Amino acid sequence: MKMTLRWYGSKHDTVTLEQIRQIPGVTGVITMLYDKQPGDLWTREEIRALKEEVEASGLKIEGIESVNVSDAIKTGSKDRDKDIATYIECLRNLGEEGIHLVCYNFMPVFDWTRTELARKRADGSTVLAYTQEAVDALDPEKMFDSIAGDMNGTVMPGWEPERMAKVKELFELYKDIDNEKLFENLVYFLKAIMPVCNEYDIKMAIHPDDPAWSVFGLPRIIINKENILRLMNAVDDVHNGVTFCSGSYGTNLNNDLPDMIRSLKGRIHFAHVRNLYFHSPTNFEEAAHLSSDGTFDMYEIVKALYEIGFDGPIRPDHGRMIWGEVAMPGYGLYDRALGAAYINGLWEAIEKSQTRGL
Ligand SMILES: [Mn+2]
Repeated sequence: MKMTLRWYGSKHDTVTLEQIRQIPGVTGVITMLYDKQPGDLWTREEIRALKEEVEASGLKIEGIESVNVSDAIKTGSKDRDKDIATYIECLRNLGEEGIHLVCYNFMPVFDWTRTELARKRADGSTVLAYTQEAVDALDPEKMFDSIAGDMNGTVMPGWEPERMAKVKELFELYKDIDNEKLFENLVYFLKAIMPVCNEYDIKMAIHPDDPAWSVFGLPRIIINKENILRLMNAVDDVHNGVTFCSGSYGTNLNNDLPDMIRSLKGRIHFAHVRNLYFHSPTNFEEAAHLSSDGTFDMYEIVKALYEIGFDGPIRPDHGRMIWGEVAMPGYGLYDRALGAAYINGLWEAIEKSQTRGL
């Protein structure tokens, strides 16, 4: 595996490449052209400039998170083929610049959903949290306003104010889209882009829906083992793969994470590893990465990745806000650096215990 950190670019991120470079074992970043909207073209020049900036710091771009998929593609509306043609052009330009991993998601309207961005824990740290009761009590159009005040002046991916201003229109677009239709549209999209992915060896890695169930009555499909395996079989090409996000699949306590990892052997191209702490099955918060701080057995998750021969990029996921840091919620330096060190420690221990036959 290759240890990485997500980086939002020098214009938007409070964390610098120089800081990332100093985290032991981190060799690359997962990044994106942050100002692009779904459906925009990423030019070769823009991609090259980003790459040169990252490489000048001694790091490498290990993948893109994300090239976002437009609503026309997700809903299968009349502009779908035009947007797919642009997406293919983006992939070609990324491939030409030597980038071979693209994370994306297929969630309607909202990306990941949290109801609190700064829940205080006993140790004084703050974390992102979710309660179903809070979602049920909320008008979806007010979702953005209810959390906008906690973003620490940052713009969180998927929660751009311009996008949220159109929430009503977005709900209208998805009114006839059920799970089956959304799945069909996803398969249509993947089949259309597989030729360029094969040509440039670009591994597409779908991020699961978060939380892993329907919110506000919207369809959600990338939520469990059955559905993700169905997608792998529907487009049975190694370039149709998975971002295994333990914190997203793990929102549903019925998901057996190590078992899912084993069943996706050969198709996991990118891993997000983080822990959650559950107060109840529908009330959870993002804990420190350490097993004992949350609900998941992180050793078993990392061990499953090791045992399937996972060799792609891995990154700690959302961290707690600690030590007075002011940053995009979930994306500060300190707790993600602790997470990277911890995952590296687990990996080294597992690898040595297996290769030394202990
Ligand atoms: Mn994730």
